Amino acid sequence: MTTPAPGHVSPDAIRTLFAQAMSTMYRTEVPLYGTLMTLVTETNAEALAADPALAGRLQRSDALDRLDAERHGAIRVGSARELGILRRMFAVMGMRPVGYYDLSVAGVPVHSTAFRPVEAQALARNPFRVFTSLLRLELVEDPDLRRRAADVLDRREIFTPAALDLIAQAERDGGLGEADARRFVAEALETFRWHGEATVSQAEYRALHDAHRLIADVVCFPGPHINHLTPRTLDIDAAQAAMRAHGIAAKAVIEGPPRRHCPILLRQTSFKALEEAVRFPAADGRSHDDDSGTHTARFGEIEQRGLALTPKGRALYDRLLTEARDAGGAGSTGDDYATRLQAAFAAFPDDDDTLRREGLGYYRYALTDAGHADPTAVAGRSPDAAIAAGLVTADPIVYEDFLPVSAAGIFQSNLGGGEQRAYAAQANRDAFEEALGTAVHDEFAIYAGLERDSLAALGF
Ligand code: OOG
Ligand code: NI
Repeated sequence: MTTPAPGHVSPDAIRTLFAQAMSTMYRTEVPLYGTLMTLVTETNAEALAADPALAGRLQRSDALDRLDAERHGAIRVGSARELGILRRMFAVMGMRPVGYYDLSVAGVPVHSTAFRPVEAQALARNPFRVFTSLLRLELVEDPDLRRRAADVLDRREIFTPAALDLIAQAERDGGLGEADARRFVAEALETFRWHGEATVSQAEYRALHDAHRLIADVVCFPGPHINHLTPRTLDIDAAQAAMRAHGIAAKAVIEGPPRRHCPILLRQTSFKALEEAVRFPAADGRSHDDDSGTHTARFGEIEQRGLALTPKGRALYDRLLTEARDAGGAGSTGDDYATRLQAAFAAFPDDDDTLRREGLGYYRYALTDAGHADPTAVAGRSPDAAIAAGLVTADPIVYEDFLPVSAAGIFQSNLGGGEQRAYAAQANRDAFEEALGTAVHDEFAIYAGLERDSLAALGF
């Protein structure tokens, strides 16, 4: 899949072009994101200078080269058709749907997946991911409002005609040539652009907004504007401090696990969504001066990624996180949350050797210089014995996915207080996959495959 047919550009190259184009566009649309990028580049350079071992580890896991280009974004779409076509659009860039996230349990009427590359080589080239949510209109209680929202969504087209043609062409020919790949990126970008003009009247916007601010965000605009882009930081506490020092309104709590010696999964924080000017068409279809208003949706986020956990490690993470949040019935707020989190996670081993031996995380095995010098010495040993003999290293495999509790926290912080709704509905993975047109990939199977391949390459 990463080797293109003759005359075709690799999907990895198209993804890289697209990620760059998105970053440039978002920097223009939300200048604060540019400031955030600069802060992250600076704190990453400081983290690498302070910890040479970290640089070596990232180099061996292919993470150093991709660091500056690495980021994720998020969008929210309104219908099965939109999600199904997005799946095909992302496939042109080598991005597959991985994982299913039910956010209704957290009071957000969406369910989601992440489009991202899945193969080791593709991840090493550019791991760009897009967290993609589908609105669950069935969770809107008022049947009349639900029907009006569905009508608005049915009438809109979020893809340009040329983008639709190029997707079909790529599917038919098994890829795109250089010029078409560039056209594809330019056309695809249009789907994710911000539009300052709503497609419904201010009154209709209000009605949808009152049902849930997120419903208004998805339904009232011509397209699923990218709502944030997130660079990867090597030290999120330092980056968060730098945000504050620059007067950026950072979220109070960093989502995810606490600060640790061996980072696991994903830690995230964001700055508050901006209030942006919006023009609403009047009932007569024409725009009037008094039909201007505002909308808050778009923000900036930073993340620190660590070790991908096995199902056993993930179960421990989920248990300890619940413990920390439930302690004293205070949830994830309160001044003592960081302390509660640290206390709960004292039970999570914090050295790579124990994490690996206890099967809590996934590792990539590779020969050391000594191992390269004498590959036969590796034969006949177990991986543990080869590591003990200094012939083999095991480096953490980076977590490429998302965390539902954290994602809910990011959604919530940008929806303002009091936006919590209690949705009785359950996860509906079948409906999501039907809309998507395929099953989502299982993230654990992908990490296990990466680990297994690294062992097999050494003859284990
Ligand atoms: C997506 C929020 C989830 C993350 O990093 O967990 C997310 C959204 O607000 O649309 O991006
Ligand atoms: Ni995000």
